[in-house]
Amino acid sequence: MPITMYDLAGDDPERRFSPFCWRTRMALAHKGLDFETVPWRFTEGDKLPQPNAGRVPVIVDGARVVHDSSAIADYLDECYPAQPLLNGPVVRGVSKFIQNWTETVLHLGVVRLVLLDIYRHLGPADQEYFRSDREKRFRSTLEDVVKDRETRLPGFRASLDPLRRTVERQNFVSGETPAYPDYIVFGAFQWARAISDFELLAADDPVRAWRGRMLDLFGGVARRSPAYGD
Ligand SMILES: N[C@@H](CCC(=O)N[C@@H](CS)C(=O)NCC(=O)O)C(=O)O
Repeated sequence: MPITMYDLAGDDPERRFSPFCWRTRMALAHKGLDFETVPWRFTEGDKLPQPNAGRVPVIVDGARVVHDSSAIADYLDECYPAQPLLNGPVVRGVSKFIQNWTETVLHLGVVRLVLLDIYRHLGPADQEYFRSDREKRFRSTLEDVVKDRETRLPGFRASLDPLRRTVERQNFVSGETPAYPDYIVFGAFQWARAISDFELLAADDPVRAWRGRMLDLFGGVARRSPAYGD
């Protein structure tokens, strides 16, 4: 029986844009596991299998329900040890730094550029929830959060230097072949391109070339998903 993954979707059920869900989707593809996805909306908390934390991704594998992208990665490595996502304790430890950089510097940088674009891709019920929740969180209207984004783009691009210096010297964050640290970072870029035509990366940026390599993985699973740009 295939693994089922609950995956955040826009008004168009095919438009999948959660950075955390993309980590899991790439991880399942990396393992070569048979899986199917169920589109889930912000306002469908009651449709998630138990237990959950009101967030996606959640996977169902036979009798097991696992939520949280990190817990899912650990579960997959434990139950399906071939093609490890995080090979050994040192990699697991270092990946926490990558995750924390991604969730603080990278996600915050991205969301301040594309917040309004997320809203535009939601159905009416999710739009109402999203505006109210995120405007409280940002203490600002969605429009104001993104209003000077052109001016802030160079600063965002400069913040990618640690990533840039890595992927211009090696093919992937994880070295010569991709692994979970790449999926953690890639989730942020796939999130942006799934809902925004505002290009985050210059054409000659080594990060863009790495993003292209990520989009080509596993038969182009991320490239084929509805999104903007290359
Ligand atoms: N720590 C969780 C975070 C998951 C998360 O925040 N997911 C978002 C989608 S990107 C969500 O479900 N948000 C629900 C909401 O904002 O109400 C993980 O790594 O899976």
